[in-house]
Parts: sequence; structure tokens; C-alpha cells
Amino acid sequence: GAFFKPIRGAASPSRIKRHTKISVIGAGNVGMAIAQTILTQDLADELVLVDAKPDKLRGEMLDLQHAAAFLPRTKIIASVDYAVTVGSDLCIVTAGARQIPGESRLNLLQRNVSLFRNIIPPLAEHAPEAILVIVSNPVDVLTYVAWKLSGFPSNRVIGSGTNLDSSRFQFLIADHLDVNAQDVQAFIVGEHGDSSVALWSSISVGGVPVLSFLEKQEISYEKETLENIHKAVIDSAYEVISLKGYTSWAIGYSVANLARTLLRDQRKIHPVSVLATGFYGIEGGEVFLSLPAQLGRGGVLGVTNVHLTDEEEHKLRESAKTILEVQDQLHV
Ligand code: 6V0
Repeated sequence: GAFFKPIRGAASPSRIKRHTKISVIGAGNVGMAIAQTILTQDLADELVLVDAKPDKLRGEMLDLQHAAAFLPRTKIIASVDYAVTVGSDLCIVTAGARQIPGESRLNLLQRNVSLFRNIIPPLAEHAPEAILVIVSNPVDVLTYVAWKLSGFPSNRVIGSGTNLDSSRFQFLIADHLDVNAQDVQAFIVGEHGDSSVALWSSISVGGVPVLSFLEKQEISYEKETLENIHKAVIDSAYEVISLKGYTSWAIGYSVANLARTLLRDQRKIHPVSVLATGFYGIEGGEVFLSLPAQLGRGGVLGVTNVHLTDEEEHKLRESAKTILEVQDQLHV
């Protein structure tokens, strides 16, 4: 018998408004940080975990389920079988192979491409309407690979890209100026990695453009100081990994933030990896890299027309070239 006596005419589950389902593929450090942030921020009615290791997966599922008394109600399920992802609104892919000591980045990438061959087609089959968010590294190339393997329109395939780099950048600028990081508008675009491009010309704090403010006040700033902040952003992932072995909390918050914008149709602008060919003079092949993109329930709604200096535009095209060179050596 049911615990409650049913009330006639009360909505049956099938009559309740369609619910939000998020699937996270890869229950490692990054996948679990994303999953737990999604739960605490009440972003999904149903959260699905998929991983290749059944014991680890079931352990993680139970551990999260046991927090139910402290969380908004979310159904949490896990399986090694992609059928559980059926009808997902959003699929977040964090599965990845670990680098073997001495292994080249290209070899690691080729192994991740093989993983994606097992992951993306079943996702596309079970969740054909989903938005795909790729987190696994190297994220720009793997977002391209996921786009190819899914057959999805490019507006529904997004790489987390420099969303995280940009929040590290905002933190460092805020720290430098002693202001709230949420008041700092600052974008890093291009490749998520060593060739990323800091858009200094468009940084503002509380609506005040920082560079022209400094110039008008005749406050001298060293180009070197600025470059050092960008360098610190690039180094920060390496530093965290060398200290704790992996990164998790910041990427967890940054991807949950993307999930909110996408599923709640917030139409916010995020620097994320999108099909960039044709924007800012990027050409020479199909390439995904981060540009400030407006996101909503339909996925990528558009790319912001920010003003880039000649130098910034040149660096962005070089970043695209770097990614294309890697892509050319791949067997997808
Ligand atoms: P991890 O802790 O090794 O987790 C990876 C998980 O993937 C493991 O649980 C594996 O069992 C699982 N897995 C492997 N193969 C499959 C498969 N075929 N199907 C399903 N699951 C599988 O790694 P971690 O969580 O630390 O990192 C995951 C990925 O995120 C790596 O590629 C990182 O480089 C990348 N990151 C990307 C960031 C970004 O900003 N884009 C930031 C941080 C990490």
C-alpha cells in the first residue's frame, strides 16, 4: 500500500510539468564536483551519473543520495548503461583518460578520442534533444570531436573552455584591486590552455573600463603587471594540480553556472568553446575555441561582438591555428 492515501484528481507524475534532467558522464573528481554543485543549487529534478567503473559509480551515487535530508529533492540515479540518460536536457561530459607518465599530449588526446567514440554516440541516441557540455581535456579539440560524433547542430555542443580561466582572471583582478570578483567583467578567450588570450581592452569594474580609467588618472601601469596576471591564470591549473593532484571546486561551480544559464534560459554571456570559424577572422577549418557567447535554453544563441585590439585579434587567430594543428593529426 502507498504511504499516502491518494487524493482524487491530484496531479499524477505524468501530468506534472516536464522536469529537468541532467546527466554527468565521468564520476571522477571533476564530475562529482559538478554533480554536487548542481544538487546544492537546485538545478535539476533528476541527476544521472554514468561512469565505466560500476563500484565507484554506485558508491558516489549512494553517498549523494544519503544527503537527501539536507538538499532540494532531486532523483539521483547511476548506471554504466547510457540508457539511463534517456531524455536528458543537458549532458555534461567529464570522462577522461589519465596521462601516463611520459605520454605525449597527442597520444593522450587520441586515447580520449577513442573514449568519446564510446560515449558520444550513445548519448546522442538516448538524449537527442540535449545540450552537450564538454569538460574533458583538451576541451576545445574534444568539443569539436563531440560535435562530429553527435551529429548535433553546433549551437547544442559547447565546451566549458575558458569559462574557468575567466573566473580565475576575475578573482586575480579583484584581489589586485580589492573589489568583489562579481563586479569584475573580464574575459579570457581562445584556447583553454597555454595559448589563451586575455581581453585587457574590455575589462571593467562596476562598469568602469579599467585601462582607460588608469590612463585618464595618469596612474601608470606596467604592461608587465597585466601580463603577469594572465600568466598567473595559465599557471594556476598547474599549481593546483601539483598541490592537490587535480582541480575540482572551481570547475564544479563554473560548469553548474553554465547549467543554470542554459536550462533557465538566462541569456548570460559566458566565454565558452563554440564553433568559432567565421568570427573575428578565424578561418582555415572547423575549430572550436572560446568566445564570449550568449547562452540560453537553445544552447549558443550568439557570439558577442566585442571590440578586440589588433594584437588581441592576432593572438586569437594564432590560438585557433594551434588547435587546428592538433586536430589535423587526429583520427576522429
Ligand atoms: P578522473 O578523476 O580520473 O575522472 C575521470 C572519470 O572518467 C573516471 O571516474 C573514469 O572511470 C571515467 N571514465 C573513463 N572512461 C570512461 C568511459 N568510457 N565512460 C565513462 N566514464 C569513463 O579525472 P578528473 O575528474 O580529475 O578530470 C576529468 C577531465 O576533466 C580531465 O580530462 C581533465 O583534464 C578535465 N578538466 C577540465 C577542466 C576545464 O576547465 N575544461 C578543468 C578541470 C579538469
